[in-house]
Amino acid sequence: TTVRIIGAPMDYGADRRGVDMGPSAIRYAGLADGLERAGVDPVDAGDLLMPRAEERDPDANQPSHGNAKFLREVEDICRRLSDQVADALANGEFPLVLGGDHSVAIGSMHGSARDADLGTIWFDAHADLNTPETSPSGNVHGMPLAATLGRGMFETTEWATAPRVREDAIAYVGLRSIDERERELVRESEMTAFTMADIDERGMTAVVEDALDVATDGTDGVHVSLDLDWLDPKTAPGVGTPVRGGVTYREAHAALETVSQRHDADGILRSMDVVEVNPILDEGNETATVAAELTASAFGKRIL
Ligand code: DIR
Ligand code: MN
Ligand code: MN
Ligand code: MN
Repeated sequence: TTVRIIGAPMDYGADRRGVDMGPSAIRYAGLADGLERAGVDPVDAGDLLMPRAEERDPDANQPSHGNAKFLREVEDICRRLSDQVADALANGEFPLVLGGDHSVAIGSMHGSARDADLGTIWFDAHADLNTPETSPSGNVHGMPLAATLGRGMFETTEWATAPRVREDAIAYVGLRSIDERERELVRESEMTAFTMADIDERGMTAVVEDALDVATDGTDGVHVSLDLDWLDPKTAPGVGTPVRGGVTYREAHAALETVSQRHDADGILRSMDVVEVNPILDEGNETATVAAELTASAFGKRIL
């Protein structure tokens, strides 16, 4: 397998600057070596070009899009990212997107679902289902799933007509921070939500097996979206919105190895993004290192 690494140094979707350095930090942490050791062939496509935030007005498209900040910029970048992802797949390569904040997933999923019914596993502390109407922050990184599914004000964006992302084949794993008005959206959705409580009760491996059943049921492939704030802040301190009580280092490896084993058996994986690494907030390059290691696990790196 050839894995096309696509850097998306985007920070328009988040409040805290620094997440735009994520792609460099993850590369520096040894991503390509790890992938090679996992037995895949990485090809680095470099980074998408980003306009500088200082030159842009976050409110340029308000109020037509509620309080969503920098939505124009996010749309433009995700459009280009979607093309890159679709191009990789058309070339028989596996698209691996490095964020950037989590709004990059809008582009990854759009590109991945052009020619396939897509299932999704969302490893995140957060549900990322706010709409511009419900978001308390106005940050699009809290809205990518709502954008992809065309919820609320996103109904009028191009993402609403987004291709074949199957809502009933989206599974959350590790939720523990959901906003007041977002809770209702999760409950009313067709998605399946596994929270930290499910992991406590049943163990990570069993939960991820169930999530994989959801994401593979009637779909052509699975997108894995890994937000590093899924992990406990002790393990991954370099994120903009840490939430305590998260996934441990070992649980995280177990989760990605479970994904990888299913992929070995059934070839389910189609695309992946690794997001929200913020080197400015990190200790050493710890969070990027964990990100690189977990990615290698997803692609089949094993102890023996
Ligand atoms: C929060 C934070 N729910 C928001 N979301 C984050 O701003 O909508 N998602 N950090 O990863
Ligand atoms: Mn997220
Ligand atoms: Mn998150
Ligand atoms: Mn849709």
